[in-house]
Amino acid sequence: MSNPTFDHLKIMTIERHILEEQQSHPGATGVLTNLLYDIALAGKVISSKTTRAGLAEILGRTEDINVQGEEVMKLDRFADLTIFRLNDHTGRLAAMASEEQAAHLPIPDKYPKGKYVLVFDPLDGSSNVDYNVPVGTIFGIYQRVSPDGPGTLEDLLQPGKNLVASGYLCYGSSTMLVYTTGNGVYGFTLDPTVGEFLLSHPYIRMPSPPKYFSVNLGYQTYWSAGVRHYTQYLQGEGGGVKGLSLRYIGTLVSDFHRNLLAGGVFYYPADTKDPKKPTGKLRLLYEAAPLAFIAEQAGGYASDGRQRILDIQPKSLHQRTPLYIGNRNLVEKAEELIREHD
Ligand code: AFP
Repeated sequence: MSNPTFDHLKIMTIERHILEEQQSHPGATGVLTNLLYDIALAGKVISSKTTRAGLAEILGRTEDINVQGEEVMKLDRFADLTIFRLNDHTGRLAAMASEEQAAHLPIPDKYPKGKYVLVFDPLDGSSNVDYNVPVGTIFGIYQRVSPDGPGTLEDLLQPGKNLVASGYLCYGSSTMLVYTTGNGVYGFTLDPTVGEFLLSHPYIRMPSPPKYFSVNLGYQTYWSAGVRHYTQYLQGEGGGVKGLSLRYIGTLVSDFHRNLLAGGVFYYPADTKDPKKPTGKLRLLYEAAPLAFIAEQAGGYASDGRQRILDIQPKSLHQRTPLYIGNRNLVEKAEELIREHD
């Protein structure tokens, strides 16, 4: 019998939470549940390595540690391999695609194939690692569309609206895992003393009024008139919103996470800086779509400035897209100003 005096002692681990979620889906087989556990485990492994990033390099230089003469692996490569190896043999996946790899990653022949496919950005913001700035991992899970056998490119090139789950890990002052299976957004904080993710942020909703806008203002000269008008709007020029505070980390996961909890908008618009990247820097499959699913589940919205991110059908694995993501009214305002001025 529950005793209200001890209610504060109820601890919800991520395993228990995922399992309870599974019970609310009568047809669930447990495969997705286990797949989410596997990703949480990968997150713990990557987290333990990121917190030792500088040390690993120093220790890796000493003969004692590196007797085999192995090179110290770069953190993004390590994260990529960790996720792949923890998921290649489980029989839950048909294929994977990683932001770090040019082609898609079929499950090796010797292992059974499953009904899901996994897309991931193993270490988002990796260029920040050397400066001790937070980094993250982003993932999305789809049901395969091909009937059986090795997973195909078609299984991976699905619009975000088909996602069955998505989430991210944030390796910051603490490690957090935030995920959705379409039933709201839940955040867990890793307790390093027991090695468990514990529910710390139940049913996250983007707060309103929003506090922040996040964009790389250094690229202003490369923006269209619509994007410039939008930025002025966010700064409170000409009425509209009360000027928002600017916060920009340069790691999408961390910028998004802060805005998810505090309210705000992150955008990485199309620009003319690099003619090879006319639609901006961010990837639709590994970054924009998984976070868009979370944003919508938290009451927000994500757009490429003209249409809903979750409706975009990817044509290639590494397709880039402009991204506006955050509180719904702020993202819709971007669409309005881009329509009007561009
Ligand atoms: P890296 O993984 O190469 O560091 O790129 C991270 C990222 O794709 C995304 O996390 C940031 O929001 C964005 O780049 C920052 O890019 P800018 O340095 O061009 O602002």
